[in-house]
Amino acid sequence: MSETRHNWTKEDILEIYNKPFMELLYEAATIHRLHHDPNTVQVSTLLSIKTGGCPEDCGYCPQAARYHTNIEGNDLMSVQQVKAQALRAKASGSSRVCMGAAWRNVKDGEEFDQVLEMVRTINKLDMEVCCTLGMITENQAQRLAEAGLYAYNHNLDSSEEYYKKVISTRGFEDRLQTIDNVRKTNVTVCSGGIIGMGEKIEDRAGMLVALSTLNPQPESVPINALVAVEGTPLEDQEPISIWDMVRMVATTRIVMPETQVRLSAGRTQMTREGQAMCFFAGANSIFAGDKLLTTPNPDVNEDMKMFELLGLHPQKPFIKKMQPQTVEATDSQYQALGEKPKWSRPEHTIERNVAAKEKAKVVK
Ligand code: SAM
Ligand code: DTB
Ligand code: SF4
Repeated sequence: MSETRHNWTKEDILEIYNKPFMELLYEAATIHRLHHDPNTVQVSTLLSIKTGGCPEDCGYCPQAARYHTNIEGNDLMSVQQVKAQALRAKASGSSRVCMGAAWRNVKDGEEFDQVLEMVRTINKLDMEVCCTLGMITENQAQRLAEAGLYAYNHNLDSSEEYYKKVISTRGFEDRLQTIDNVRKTNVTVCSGGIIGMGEKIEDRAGMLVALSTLNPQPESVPINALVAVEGTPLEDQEPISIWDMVRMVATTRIVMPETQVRLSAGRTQMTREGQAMCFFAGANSIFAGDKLLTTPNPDVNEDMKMFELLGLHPQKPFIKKMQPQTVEATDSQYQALGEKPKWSRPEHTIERNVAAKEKAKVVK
């Protein structure tokens, strides 16, 4: 079995990304087979537990309050609502629930306590629980771990250089800090990014350098194709071609052989043939469910038909890592510290973000 390398350079990665297509595909598929069962795909279900109204300015995101998009915002869901959705997801073959909140960072208090209860509840349903709640401290990560969290999703989204052209309300180093905080616990790390935001191939390679040189590498890496939502600064971005998606998946697989590579946003634009190429190139996870967080996703039944056609099976939970123990709130070893961490706020000017905000003021 090939060794996992942690010293990939941008040049190494560009050389892989730009290989003749068939060679790239063959190499990625070969590495994939050395480390994974090629017929098993892990299925995660997304649940937006708190939608919209986010203070950040992420240029791709329909949930940023400052842009005018057509989404319906919602306060934090109840534990019972989340439980009902998790049971539905389990019945449809999903092994993981990923709960997303449109927050810049987690704040200690009632809402976080409610999220911890959601984590306990889903873990007790024998499903893997993932959260994506924005930036978190080490103490908050420990409290999530105690509740039974399996994974924390926190994407780097692009290269450090291109990140500055998309987001001005936090820095790339904040993302790395949160990943580091999660790493200090037994929660696995899920971190990937978005392609199709107008970045260069060098930026895609730069993002893969940042992810693959983490030691350990993230246990899962979502690869999103931008969903260009009207009202966001990136509304006019042209969709990426399937060839770019396959190249990105294959390169991710080669530089991170053990990780679970997840086909994430953008699958509604992809044909079955396109997705089959991605699975061949090393993708072994999907987000399933009729909705991502706020935008459409393929119908679950269509996905299951695709699995049947391709002879793929959904992965059972806790195959890669044991089910975490749930510690009840009353037995917790960690107190809420009520910290006010200094996450950065660079506030440099991104013209297209400013323009989308100004346009929203007129429309609203
Ligand atoms: N607020 C938290 C954060 O930013 O970390 C968690 C939720 S946020 C919506 C999670 C991820 O969704 C982002 O990091 C980004 O990768 C992805 N995302 C958001 N909008 C997207 C879009 N329009 N197209 C593709 N991916 C998107
Ligand atoms: C990830 O990398 N992609 C998911 C999940 N992690 C949280 C989110 C995709 C969101 C797409 C836009 C939307 O539906 O709002
Ligand atoms: Fe907020 Fe996350 Fe959307 Fe950025 S990506 S605007 S932090 S919900």
